[in-house]
Amino acid sequence: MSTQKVALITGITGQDGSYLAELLLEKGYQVHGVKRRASSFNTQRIDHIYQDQHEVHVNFKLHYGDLTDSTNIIRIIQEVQPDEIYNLGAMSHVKVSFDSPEYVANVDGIGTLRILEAVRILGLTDKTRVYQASTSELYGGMVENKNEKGFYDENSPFYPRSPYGAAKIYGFWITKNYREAYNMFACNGILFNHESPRRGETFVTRKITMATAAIAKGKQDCLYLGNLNSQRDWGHAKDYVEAMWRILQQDTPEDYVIATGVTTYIRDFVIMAFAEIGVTLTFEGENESEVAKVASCNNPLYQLEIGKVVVRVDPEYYRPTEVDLLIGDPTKSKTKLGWKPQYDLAALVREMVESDLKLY
Ligand code: NDP
Ligand code: GDR
Repeated sequence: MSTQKVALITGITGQDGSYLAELLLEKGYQVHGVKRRASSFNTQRIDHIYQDQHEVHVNFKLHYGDLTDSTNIIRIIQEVQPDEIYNLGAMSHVKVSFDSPEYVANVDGIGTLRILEAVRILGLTDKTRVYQASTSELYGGMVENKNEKGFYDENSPFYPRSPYGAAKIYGFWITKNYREAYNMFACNGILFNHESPRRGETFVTRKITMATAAIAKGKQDCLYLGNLNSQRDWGHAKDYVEAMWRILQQDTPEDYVIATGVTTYIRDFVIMAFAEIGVTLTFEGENESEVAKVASCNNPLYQLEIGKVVVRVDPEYYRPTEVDLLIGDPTKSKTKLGWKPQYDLAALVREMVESDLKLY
């Protein structure tokens, strides 16, 4: 009998799915992924690891599917018989979740139930371990709910502030419930924001690094952003998928916060990104009238005019309810999982800007 481990990843075409698939292949797993049918190609992030299905030893296989389709999920899990399932599939954009709240509840909330229930119905509760992609959005940035050290940890109360957060809180609790009710090895990773050159283009970090590159190369005039006053605990997706894997390798199933413990204003991320192209910015005005102007430019390659406005606020990007501050306490994951991030924010910003400069 083969000892090769088999993993199934929902959301394999996303940022985290692509890094996790790479990691598991490196570790010798057979990796299966669920991808949605789309009218144009949606596999750009995983094309480099795709294997010709006609080869003899194929370790990477994609299955068409959708988290809203129970029978499809049951069939795939039955076919794959996975040792580990990583449920990363989700409508993951917080602002967009206000536009399609019911869909988000279905995919991000009930979709998690569909995975767990499929494992139970198929009699795989002793074999299959399940990782659920929970999120720091569960905390909602409520200042009074931070621990005595000033962080959110595994014991901090939840207070979601978006349809996305509300759907994910169902995913969190149903995962915990299946663990307790059916003795399943089902765990939540409560991951704080993590980014990379593969981050979706409408999340704030990638939007900033892409615009920085485009403005440097004269392809874009100005970057329009929403709330510059929120703070996020940003790490690198590569580090965070390693934590997901470690969570499923433990002796007992538990929930873990994965974070760096450092928080940064959106405004400061903008400053760091422009610094990568040799531009210093000054911010003037407040809230909706705030702009960022070029204060100096010491890169001979990018001749940006001093005083040019490169960032403006557009209230269109504000959210009906905002999460003002996120900062996570990674003590448990450091001690129990032995997990430690390899990237700091400066290295992350550099990698993202460098990668986006190559795009133009
Ligand atoms: P992405 O948005 O990059 O990827 C989401 C993935 O889910 C894509 O593969 C997408 O497919 C897929 N998907 C969307 N809807 C469905 C559906 N109905 N059925 C099946 N698959 C679907 O997200 P990330 O990689 O950044 O995040 C991975 C997971 O971690 C998500 O659950 C997210 O909510 C959660 N998370 C992310 C954090 C972060 O900072 N990145 C932090 C905490 C949690 P397609 O490519 O076709 O759109
Ligand atoms: P977030 O990430 O909502 O934290 O969710 P996002 O990058 O979208 O926003 C972070 C903060 O930046 C502010 N912001 C803007 N955001 C976007 N997208 N676009 C803008 O133009 C803009 N201007 C300012 C936002 O208001 C917010 O305060 C991410 C997702 O990956 C979730 O799936 C995940 O669960 C959480 O991180 C942890």
